[in-house]
Amino acid sequence: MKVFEGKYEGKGRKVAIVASRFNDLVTGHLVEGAQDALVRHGVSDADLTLVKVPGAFEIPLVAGKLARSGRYDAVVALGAVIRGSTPHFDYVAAEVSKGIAHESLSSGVPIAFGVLTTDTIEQALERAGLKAGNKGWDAAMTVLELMDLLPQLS
Ligand code: INI
Repeated sequence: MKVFEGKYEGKGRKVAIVASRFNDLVTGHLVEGAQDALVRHGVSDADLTLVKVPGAFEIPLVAGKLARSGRYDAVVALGAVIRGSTPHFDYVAAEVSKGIAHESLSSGVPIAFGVLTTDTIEQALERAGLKAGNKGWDAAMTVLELMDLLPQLS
């Protein structure tokens, strides 16, 4: 059986990170995690671009534009939607997840979903490097794998 699988090899790859400023105490740690994972796996810091947006709701529009620009092999989308902060949690969480999936599928460029959706800021911080891993790191590992896998399939 022929098996295809991506390796965590980022040499020569160009990656855009789009991160929301809303809850930036959390998203700052997600960005650090993503940058660390990408650079440790061979992506040059000079080939990394960070674009900041106001909130998670704005991520899909900007991630899609970056994906379609032809300048990046992948996009890492980072945000933190926290239920305690607002009654419109459900709308923001639903739109950002649907939007990222749509932009990735329609552009054909991997866009990793590194958006935390939690009940409390404590839970978000735990998942941003304090206790339960770093979702920014995880999202970066996902694009590293897909950037290696997708070219093998064409
Ligand atoms: N944006 C977030 O990134 N996280 C949140 O928790 C959040 N809450 O809870 O309101 C949030 N709202 C702002 C939203 O993303 C947009 O920026 C805003 O509605 C303007 O379009």
